[in-house]
Amino acid sequence: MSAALLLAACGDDTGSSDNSNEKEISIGEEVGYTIVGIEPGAGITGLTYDALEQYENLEGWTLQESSTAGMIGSLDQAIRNEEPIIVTGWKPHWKFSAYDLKILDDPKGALGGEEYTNTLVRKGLEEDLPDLFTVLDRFHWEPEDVEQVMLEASNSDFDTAAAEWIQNNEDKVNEWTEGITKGGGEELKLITTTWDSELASSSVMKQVVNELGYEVNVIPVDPAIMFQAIATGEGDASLSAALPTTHDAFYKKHKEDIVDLGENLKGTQNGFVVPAYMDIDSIEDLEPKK
Ligand code: PBE
Repeated sequence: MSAALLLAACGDDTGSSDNSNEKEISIGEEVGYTIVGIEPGAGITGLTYDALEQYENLEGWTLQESSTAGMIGSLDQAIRNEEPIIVTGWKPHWKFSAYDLKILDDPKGALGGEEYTNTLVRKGLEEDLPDLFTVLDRFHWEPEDVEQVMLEASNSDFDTAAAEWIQNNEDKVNEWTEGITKGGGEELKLITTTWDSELASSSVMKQVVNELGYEVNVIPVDPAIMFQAIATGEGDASLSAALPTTHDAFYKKHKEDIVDLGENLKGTQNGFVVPAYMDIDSIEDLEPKK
C-alpha cells in the first residue's frame, strides 16, 4: 500500500476513526454474551455471578449453568470448530494440558487470586482419633501430584490412580504417616466435592488411611453440604475446601463449628478461560450487551 493510501485508510483524527470496528462483530456478540459455567452449587458459580455484578462492562451478560462435563463438552466442540467460547475454569485441571487455553486477567479479583485447598475436620476429631488427626494435619502435596493422579484416573479410575501415585511417592506418604499408631477399624467419613482434583486427594487419603487400619468412606457432595457435614459432625474430615475466596461464603457460615487445619495444596486458581486463539486477554476487554 502506498503512503497516500495508508493515510487515507487511517482517516482523519476527528473521531470517526472507528468506522471499521463497527462492522466487526465483538466477542460478546459472538458468544451471545454468555459464559458457559459448571454446577450451580460450585463456589466458582457464585463468584461468576459476583463478577457479572462487579464488572460494569459485563452488563447484560449471563452465566449458563451446566455441569463440569457439559462445560468441557462445549469447550471441546468450540475448539474443534475454532469458535470463540468463554467458560468458567480452574487449575489444577487436565483441560490445560489437553487444549491451548488462557485465563483472562481479572483485575478486580472477582474470581479470587491465588487460591488454596484446605483440610477441615469436625470438632472433637482430635480427641476421638488423635493419630488419624495427625495424618490429616500433615497431609499436603503439590499441583503436579494432583495432576498425575487426575491424568492416570482419566485412563483408569481414581482408586487405581491413587494406588499408583502412592507406590511412586513413598517418601511423601511416609512424611504423613511416620510414627503413627495403627487404628483398630474405626470409621473415617471423608467428605469431598465431586471435582477431579478433590477426588484425587480423597482417593489417595482413603488408601493411606486404610493401610493404617481405618475404614474410610469417601462421600462426594456439593460444597454447601460438605461444610455443613463437617460443622454438624456428620462428616469427620474434608480435604476439599477451596479458600480464601471460592468457598468463602460457606466457610464464613460455619467457621465457628469447624476446625481448619490449613492448606494441603497451594497454587490453585479460578478464572474465565478461553481458547488461546481468541484475541482477548482481560475480563475488562469484554463489551456490555448492546
Ligand atoms: N472448583 C474446583 C470448585 C472447587 C474446586 C473450582 C470447580 C468450586 O468452584 O467449588
